[in-house]
Amino acid sequence: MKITFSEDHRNHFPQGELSGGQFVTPYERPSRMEYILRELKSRKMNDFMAPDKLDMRAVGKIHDKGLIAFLETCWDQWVAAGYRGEIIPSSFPVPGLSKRKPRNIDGLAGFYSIGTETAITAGTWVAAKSSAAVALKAQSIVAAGASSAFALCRPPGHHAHAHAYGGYCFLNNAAIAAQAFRDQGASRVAILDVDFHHGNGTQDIFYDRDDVLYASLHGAPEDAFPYFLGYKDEKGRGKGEGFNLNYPMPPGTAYDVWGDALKNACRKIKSFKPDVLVVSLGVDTFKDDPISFFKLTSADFKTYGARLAKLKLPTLFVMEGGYAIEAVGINTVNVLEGFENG
Ligand code: SP5
Ligand code: ZN
Repeated sequence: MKITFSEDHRNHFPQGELSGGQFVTPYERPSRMEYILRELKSRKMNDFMAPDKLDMRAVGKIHDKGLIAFLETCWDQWVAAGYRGEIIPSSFPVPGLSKRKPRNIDGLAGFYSIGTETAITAGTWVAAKSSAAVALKAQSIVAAGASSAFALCRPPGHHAHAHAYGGYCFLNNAAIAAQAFRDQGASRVAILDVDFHHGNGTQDIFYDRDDVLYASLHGAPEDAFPYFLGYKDEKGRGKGEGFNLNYPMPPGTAYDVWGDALKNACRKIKSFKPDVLVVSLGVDTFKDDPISFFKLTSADFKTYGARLAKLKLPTLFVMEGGYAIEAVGINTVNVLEGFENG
């Protein structure tokens, strides 16, 4: 399968992530891509393509103008304000506070984000744009008739809402690609999110819609980031009701249970009769992932890749999370290889 990738992801490399009250080296770091690239090449998956320049109209179909303008200008504003560190918001418009947009850049960062773990640096916007461009390039390959393609996106996307960044995500690459399929003639698009974390951004973006099905397998929100979305009873709204499917699972979940949830999600996807499948591919479900609590083995990734092939749908894989650094490549490529052989 064709793989799209851009070295521009390197422009996003914050030095710190606020985690457990300490600054740690971000889990979501550039070297993740090195491990995936090395594993792809060692298994002769060499069909790489560079993205085209990002079509901002495609981004504008998903994201609010205000968020885009914020991401574009926040670093200059932050520096102009005299701040010396990376952009980390400190105040949030939770219910009970006003939703009016502040002028101050520190306030604005809280206005446009869901948390404090995702620092922004000088190069973040360039990297975020390149990641969306990587997704759209792979999308165009599938739209042109390929049975599958892999968008090796970094930074990831599924936590990004129309109006907010966070969870290591800035632009929602999978949502942008799904919308591009719709705009190019697909009637129905299914998004299957197998990242350990619930894709709060993707769910929210398509929550009112019946043309894009969102199904997610993830750590239960009582116990796992993003904490405030991902419950089973969130089924969609209005005509979108029934087109959002959450499979929250508890700490310690292994493939016996996870694979059953996948089987159920695949059955629902099949009866939705989509023209195309977008897989939000995070491999942080791995047993040794440092920030997650599922127990999938490397072999399980191959098994479920083959299971996805059984859907017999044109399939766009979009890279999301996965932080067990040495295993990220093996697990990612196991899914793709399982799919190709399945
Ligand atoms: C795309 C994606 O996988 N985003 C994940 C965002 C998770 N952010 C919250 C991480 C909390 C980390 N703190 C855990 C401390 C472990 N010792
Ligand atoms: Zn994740």
